[in-house]
Amino acid sequence: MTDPVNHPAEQMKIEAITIRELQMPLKHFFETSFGRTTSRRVVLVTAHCEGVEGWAECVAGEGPFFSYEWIETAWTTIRDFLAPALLGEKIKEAKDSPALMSTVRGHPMAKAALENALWDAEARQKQLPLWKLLGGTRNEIACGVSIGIQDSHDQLMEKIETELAAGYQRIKVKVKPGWDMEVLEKIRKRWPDILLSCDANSAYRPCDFEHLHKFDEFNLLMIEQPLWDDDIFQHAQLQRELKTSICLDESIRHQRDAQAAIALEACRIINIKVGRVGGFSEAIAVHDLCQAQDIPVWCGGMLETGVGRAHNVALSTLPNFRLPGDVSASKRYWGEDIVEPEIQVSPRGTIPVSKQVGTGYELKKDLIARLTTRSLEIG
Ligand code: OSB
Ligand code: MG
Repeated sequence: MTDPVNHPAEQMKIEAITIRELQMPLKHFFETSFGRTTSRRVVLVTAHCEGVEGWAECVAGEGPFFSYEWIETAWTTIRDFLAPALLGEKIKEAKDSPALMSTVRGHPMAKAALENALWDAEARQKQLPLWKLLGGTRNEIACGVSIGIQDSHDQLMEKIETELAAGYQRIKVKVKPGWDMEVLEKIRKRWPDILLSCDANSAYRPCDFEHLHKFDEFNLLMIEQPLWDDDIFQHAQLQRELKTSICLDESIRHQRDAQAAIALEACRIINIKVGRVGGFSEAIAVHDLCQAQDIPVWCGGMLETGVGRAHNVALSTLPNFRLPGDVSASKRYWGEDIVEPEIQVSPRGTIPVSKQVGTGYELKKDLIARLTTRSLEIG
């Protein structure tokens, strides 16, 4: 009798890892309280596993602003520590890979890129849609948009108008001191009933609590990450004072942070970004905890190309992704995306989920080659 656990076909040997950096200009700049991005440096990871290839995107930014990770730390940490920890290993499932990388402290975005490439490979090896392998249950996901700080209020209003016309179910605007009250007032005056939220990316401090109270007037779905990127305690103080729900993004690095934030009532909603929490396994763990505690989650975005975006679509099919995410159409960011078909949003503000094996999106390998500025095969 064959033991299915040890059956070779049920194993994946990690033979080699390729890392690539691409340079991709954004169609329009994206500005948050921590700065403006006009062009992305994107790291893609390919896991080569006995004839099967898995792809993923590292969502680290161009500088250490959203978190301490950035392109250069991701590249070197993958090259010198994480890929070597995986090479030659035989794993049964992608979810076995975090344990192999656990001696490296932190660097969740670098780890996530590798783990997610292995999930992608596993889905292809098992001939399953990735969303099914992740435990997803939806056949379409609800989409919102994140709109950055603009050069003028008029420019922002125009963008909101465009996105509402496209069917997006929720508008999120970036805020910071000096780009907040007036902006929210104008939006609410023009669109009193839309689902509206805001994201401060840590732009406020406890001396702003009185100011933040005024956000309660705008019937916001949530205010995302008002305080320090690494804080839970002060957010709990603020949540006690506010009627508006706080959503944590940067502060939630893993399931234990979510546990602490929920127990301290520091937020009522959690944004899950698979890169921020270190990969699909931890994203599922955060999701499951939130579901058990009746905390709705939604899928955040990091200005991904189609590779990361397709992974966000798959993750968003899990049942507790109950609020529209920041998973929007490729064409909002890119002249030409690196996957086909591009990620498209229906006039009802949804993305239908593919029944195909893997993500359901094919890589445009020629275009990827043309956009590549450096690549390295490890193993
Ligand atoms: O805080 O959600 C954020 C983009 C870069 C860094 C942080 C954030 C964002 C976004 C963009 O809001 C969401 C998207 O990819 O559309
Ligand atoms: Mg955010």
